[in-house]
Amino acid sequence: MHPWVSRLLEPWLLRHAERQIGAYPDDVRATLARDLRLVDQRARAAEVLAGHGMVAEALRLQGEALTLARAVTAKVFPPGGSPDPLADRSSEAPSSTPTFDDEAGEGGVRDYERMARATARLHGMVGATLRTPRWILAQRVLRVGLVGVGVLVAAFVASRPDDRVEVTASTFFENRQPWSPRLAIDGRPETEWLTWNTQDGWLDVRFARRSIKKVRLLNAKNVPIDERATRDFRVEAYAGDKLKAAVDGSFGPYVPNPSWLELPLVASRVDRLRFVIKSSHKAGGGLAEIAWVD
Ligand SMILES: [Ca+2]
Repeated sequence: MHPWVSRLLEPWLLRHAERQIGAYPDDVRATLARDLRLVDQRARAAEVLAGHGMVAEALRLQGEALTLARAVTAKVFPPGGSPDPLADRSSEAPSSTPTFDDEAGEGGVRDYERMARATARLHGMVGATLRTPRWILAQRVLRVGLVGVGVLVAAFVASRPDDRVEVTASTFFENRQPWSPRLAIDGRPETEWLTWNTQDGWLDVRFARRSIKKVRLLNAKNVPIDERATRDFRVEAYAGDKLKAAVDGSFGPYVPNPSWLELPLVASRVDRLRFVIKSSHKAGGGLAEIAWVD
């Protein structure tokens, strides 16, 4: 396997960690694990003390944790080797610590934080070399499982149809919501998009790219005033700005109870329909609903 492929898969296959398991006899591994547990216990106790302002005792305990962490690290990473985490002298514990809290000062707080970071770093490095076969197996199952769940979620999201629809129009009556273009796609025959007086106009419906076979239209009726409805129209199907197909049609003379009109409009991979009013009844045109058949 190519090295970069191996590095890429390491977080899931953990082959490097698996090879590390054979690096130490079981008794040595047990001793190191016990020492690391003690490092962790002292570091956590020091954190509690520091959190209560007991800086002197926190320094003493964190110093002990760091000294033990360095001793354990020296067994796993011999000085002068590669890597040599102990080469960083800033990770050493100070030779002396204050006896009382009021002697610690800000320098004591900085020393404590530095040692806490160093202890955590060494603990993490050594801990990573002490994996067990059970840990490797559990982590593989967990990590591969998470990847699987992620792939399933991504596939589910990708497979969901994009049903977002946006609608705009050249104009709508009095620019008021009761006659807005949105009403031509709300699924309710009683609501309508209506144009301004004597104006024709167009209405655009944008959706996720798809192939369509038919367009379905329901004319406006503008009851009880009965002065607006579309008569002749054209429906155009676009892919971006490119006209892919069009159909001309007519609702005929005004009727107060129009029926759905279905027209063939075969177009592949389009993302917009434009309904263009060519002529209208009395004061203006409109549309109650526009829909399409995939
Ligand atoms: Ca409607």
